[in-house]
Amino acid sequence: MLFKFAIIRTENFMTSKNFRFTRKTRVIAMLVVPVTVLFIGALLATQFMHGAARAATSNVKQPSAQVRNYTFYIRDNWMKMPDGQRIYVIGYTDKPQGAAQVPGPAIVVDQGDTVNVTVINDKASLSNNFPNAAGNLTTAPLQTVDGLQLPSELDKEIGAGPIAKSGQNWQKVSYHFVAQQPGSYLYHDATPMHAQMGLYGALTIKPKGILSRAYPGAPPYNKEYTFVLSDMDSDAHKSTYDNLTKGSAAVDWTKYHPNYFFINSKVWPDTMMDSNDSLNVTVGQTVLVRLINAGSEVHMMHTHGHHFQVIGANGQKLAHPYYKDTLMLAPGETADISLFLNKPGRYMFHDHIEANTTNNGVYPGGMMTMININLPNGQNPVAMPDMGNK
Ligand SMILES: [Cu+2]
Repeated sequence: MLFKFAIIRTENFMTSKNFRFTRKTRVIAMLVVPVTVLFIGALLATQFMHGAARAATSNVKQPSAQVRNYTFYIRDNWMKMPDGQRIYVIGYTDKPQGAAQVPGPAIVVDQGDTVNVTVINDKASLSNNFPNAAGNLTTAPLQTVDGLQLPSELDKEIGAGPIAKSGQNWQKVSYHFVAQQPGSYLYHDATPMHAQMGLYGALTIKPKGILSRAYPGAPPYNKEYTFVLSDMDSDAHKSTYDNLTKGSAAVDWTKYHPNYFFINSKVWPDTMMDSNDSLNVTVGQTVLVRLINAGSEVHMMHTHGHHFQVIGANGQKLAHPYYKDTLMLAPGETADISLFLNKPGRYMFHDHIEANTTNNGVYPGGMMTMININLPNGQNPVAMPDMGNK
């Protein structure tokens, strides 16, 4: 079992404190009104992380388990691509007035922590038109291939949530689990097409009392990166927007044909513009990369110049780590890879499916970034490559 996961409460989200439902209204609402339910991560995670790191270094004692509280809102946004295209997305944010973040805010916690996540879907335009069947959540608020053990009460409690007010579906749902197993996980909306629109993010559980290792006994790292991989069909996303705002025909997702491929929702060359989306190290350092496939397609992550050691997969430490230079991740899979970067220079790191290294059919683009290995003086012996249209 990876987690104990249980809903601690499901609340109606209402504007009037005194507003009450009759039993009949409630039953009708339960039957008629689809519930939008979602699950999320947090911006404060890095602050928690740093706090935990300080505590662990300044104190010989094991850090005690903490309670981590997150609140996420379902919002939409337009993501701008380097070729000028804008892609409509629906995702999570921890700011009530914020736009969707894709991927959603990272949840980074320590093993043993209690995690409370409240998801609020109070935007009428989204909650009316983009509902989620509540019961679906049982399969996948935090998905791993090994599966999350969820109690059956989850269904029932979520099912009690939906309400209708003035034609709007407003909902607030809280989840609770104890982070028991160190590793890298994907959290996402349980409805695949909703996750496709951007309702996903990374969950990291750090081993209790151990710094700079993904698992007890795993190789130590100098730097850690999380790459959330995904793919999108910009036409289908636009059609979803038209469906929500103009009532045009619903998207036929069986025609899904992705034309953008992302690392942390960036495509090449934008992956090179943020130090979180490319590796930047000094020669001799070891890097941990948490690869999380939130997309609908298989991705084949390939490093030039260096083999990497696969040390974990799907939230499990591997008993027998192995070396690869191309690793396949099915949709929903995660992998923890360790790279010892001992040769100065610049090396590509990309999806080895060539079509996935394009932006709307134009190479180079897509799921591609770089490993920059600098000399101790900070210089790199290799010039930066042509950044295409940047
Ligand atoms: Cu290559």
